[in-house]
Amino acid sequence: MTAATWDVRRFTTVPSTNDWLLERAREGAPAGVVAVADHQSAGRGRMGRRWEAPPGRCLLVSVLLRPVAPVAELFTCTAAVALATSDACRLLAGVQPGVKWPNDLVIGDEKVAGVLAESDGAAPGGRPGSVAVVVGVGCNLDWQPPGATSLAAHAKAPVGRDELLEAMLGGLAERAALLDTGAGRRATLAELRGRCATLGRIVRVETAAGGAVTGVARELDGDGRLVVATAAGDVAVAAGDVAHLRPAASQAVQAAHGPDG
Ligand code: BT5
Repeated sequence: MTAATWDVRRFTTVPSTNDWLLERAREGAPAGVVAVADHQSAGRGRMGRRWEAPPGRCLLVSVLLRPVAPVAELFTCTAAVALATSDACRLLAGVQPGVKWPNDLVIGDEKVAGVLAESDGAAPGGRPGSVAVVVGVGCNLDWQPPGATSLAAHAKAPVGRDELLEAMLGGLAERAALLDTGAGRRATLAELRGRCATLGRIVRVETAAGGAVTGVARELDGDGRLVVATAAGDVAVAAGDVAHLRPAASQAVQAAHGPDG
């Protein structure tokens, strides 16, 4: 896929760019369709959470990918978009956000962007490239909710939404092509490991099922799961099972007897 193949659709207001693009995907839209909005009236995060941004203050974009890849490796779509967005931030704001597993871009410990990848639910094992993955990114330009950050807080000059979008899509064109081969997906995972701000940290991972795992974030495995070294041994947590990942104190690791839920 080359940069020229992106088909960018622009909206003043849309409920959610991910929702709009998922509908197009279900109608059979090809890879490369992109939705970008000035404002979302129902922007979504993971697990029914909201993505908030006043009009024009945040890059709100979703891209449609159709990688020829096993379902277990579709997490590399999230990685490719997170890495491309991080690169675009470095290019235009002079600051390179790290990737906080599973789906945040952070500067220091503050969130500057969130990534939401969703599939159209097409049966895996169909024709190559038949599964659609819509990957949405919200990246704060010059506004942030409390506790988060924006590019303007770190950049010397204002960062324009369209410049950031262009840089992101330019880098993503190459990265998206990598997703079609095993070697390319392994290279994507290797880069994600190198840029992952979570690895080496003491973390408490709260799962959607209500459990928690506390320990040292040791590795991202081949399925994109975070391997946490707990007092009771290694526990691998899948991105889809994580509600929150927070820093934890070292005493918490000693106190924890491995997964408690
Ligand atoms: C995410 O979810 O971080 C994924 C966000 C994806 C948003 C994009 S925008 C374009 C596309 N269309 C959509 O409808 N969505 C995608 P999650 O990890 O669940 O984080 C959500 C949490 O981030 C919220 O509960 C808030 O605490 C926080 N949050 C909301 N708005 C934020 C903002 N502008 N900046 C930083 N944090 C925010």
